[in-house]
Amino acid sequence: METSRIALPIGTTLDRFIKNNQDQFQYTSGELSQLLRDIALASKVVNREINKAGLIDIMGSAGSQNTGGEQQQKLDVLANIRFTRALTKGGEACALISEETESYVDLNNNGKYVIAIDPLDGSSNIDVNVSIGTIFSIYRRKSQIGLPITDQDILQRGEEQVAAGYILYGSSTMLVYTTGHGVNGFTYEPSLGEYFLSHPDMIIPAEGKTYSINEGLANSFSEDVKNYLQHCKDSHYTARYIGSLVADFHRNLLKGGIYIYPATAKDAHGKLRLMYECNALAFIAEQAGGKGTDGKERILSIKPKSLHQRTPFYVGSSKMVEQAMK
Ligand code: AHM
Ligand code: MG
Repeated sequence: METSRIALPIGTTLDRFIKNNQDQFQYTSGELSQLLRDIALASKVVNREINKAGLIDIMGSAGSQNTGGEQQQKLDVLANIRFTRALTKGGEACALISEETESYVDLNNNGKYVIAIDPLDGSSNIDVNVSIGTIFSIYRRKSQIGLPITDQDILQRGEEQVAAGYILYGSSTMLVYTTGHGVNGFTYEPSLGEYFLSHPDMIIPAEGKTYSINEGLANSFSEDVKNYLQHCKDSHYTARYIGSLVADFHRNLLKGGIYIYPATAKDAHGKLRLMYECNALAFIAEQAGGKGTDGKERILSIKPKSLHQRTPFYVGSSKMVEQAMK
């Protein structure tokens, strides 16, 4: 049963916020709340490691490749270990889908939730002190508790997410999440080791003046995408591209804008992953009044066929995404 939202003031701790809003959830046994706390705790550990990255030997390549054949960075691997450990210990999750592992990881078979995570997104920015992020999606499992996990549990549509969020390790560290009742942002205070509510009820402006796309790849974009880029220039928009999806998305969420990673001549499905990059951000965008599509279809309606499926991604201010669709 849904209850009315309790407005909490800026400065409320994440723990208290989660507790006070627990009644919003359809299932109020507290496990989803605990899951969010587990993720927040792991993010603090990862944040600590990122912050001392230049001082200890955790920069650079780990000498292995991830599921997409890309070089794994040591911090990618470390972040994956930290989140996996926190979610395993918590016991609320039955399976973990991660960018860093080929197949899903079985956790507690009595857990009610399935997590999809990109433990550290923006790998190319790790070694150069530029913002990076963590992205997560939470689903309720469909199979009976105690029985083996099925494809039905793992390959759920984005619209079935019960919560999603990201952590941005930027000039400050922020955790932004939704449980389908609006979007709230929390800023980390490292000396106290706490996240505090700093951005309540986030709404993305319907229109913005910023477009974010890797224009270096423009020769391999379709004519439609090239035309849209021309429209951006004719409209005197500003180009901003960090190359860390979370950072680009976060800026556009606050200021208005569109992020695009389209299909390219090399890859008809673009680069980004549906299950642990696009679904979470599309859910947050919609909850904040924005939109997320693959150029044709709503991201959240896509039925995944595989764990590491890629999709073109258009996300951000509603009017800008609509215009890009045209
Ligand atoms: P990663 O998961 O290997 O870090 O790749 C995803 C990242 C996104 O954060 C970012 O938006 C995009 O790749 C940048 O790609 P490109 O360098 O092709 O512009
Ligand atoms: Mg990634």
